[in-house]
Parts: sequence; C-alpha cells; structure tokens
Amino acid sequence: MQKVLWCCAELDIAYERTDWGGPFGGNQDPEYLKLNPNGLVPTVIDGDLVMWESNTICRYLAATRNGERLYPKDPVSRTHVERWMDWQLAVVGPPMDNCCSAWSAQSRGARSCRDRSGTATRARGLDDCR
Ligand SMILES: N[C@@H](CCC(=O)N[C@@H](CS)C(=O)NCC(=O)O)C(=O)O
Repeated sequence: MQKVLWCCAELDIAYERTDWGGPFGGNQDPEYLKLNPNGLVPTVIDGDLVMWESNTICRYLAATRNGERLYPKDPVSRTHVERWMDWQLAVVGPPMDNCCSAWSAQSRGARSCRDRSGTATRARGLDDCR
C-alpha cells in the first residue's frame, strides 16, 4: 500500500483514502471482497476500474498520469524499474507478508495468525520481524 501512496505523491495525484485492513478491519467483508477477492489492501478505484496488487496499480498510475519518469517507455530503462519491482514482490514481499500478518493479528488481540502458506505463526509483533 505504501508503494501506491508514494507513487501518488511522486506524481501529484489527488485521491480519496479509506482505511481498510489491519486495525481498521473490514477487508474480509463481502462488500470489500467483491472489489478485491484476496481481502488485502490496497484496492484502488479509478472510475469504473477496480485494481489490486500495488505494482499493477503503480504501473497503471504511471501510464495514465504522466509518470514516464517513474516507469519509462524505453525497454532498456524500464528493465531497471521492473527488476526491482519483481525483486520486491518475489524476494522481500513474502517475509514481509508474514510480519504484516503477525502485526495485524497482534493489533486485533489475537495470539496467533496464519501466514499465506497456511502456517500458523505466533503474533510476536514487529520487533521480531526486523
Ligand atoms: N502483493 C500485494 C500484497 C498486499 C498485502 O499483503 N497487503 C497486506 C498489508 S501489508 C494486507 O492487506 N494484509 C491484511 C490486513 O492488513 O488485514 C500488493 O502488493 O498489493
């Protein structure tokens, strides 16, 4: 989600924000799941378009909001952006997801949570995730 907020700030995009997930909850409500069947944040609505997955959202925003500086059209320049996006998703994302789940469970007062692999993880808080 932070990636999307950062992208909006870089491109000076105005938006209306509604908080879901974590301590705010609501992201497993049927109404939210209709927008994003993963029950995760962020979800972005632009007109009739509903988007999820932050990298996809950032690419869309760059492509539609004059963001070539962030997402170059030139294929060679673009590889430098895409490899870091792919690296984040494949390498950094999974362990961060587990931290995020632990934090989310802890903020709900739960003693444990399930990470994306279905493994039960004790909610120890962010200190143990550093
Ligand atoms: N690959 C997804 C990951 C989304 C994700 O994991 N979001 C977390 C926030 S760290 C989430 O919604 N967790 C459930 C919750 O906060 O209740 C993306 O980049 O959009």
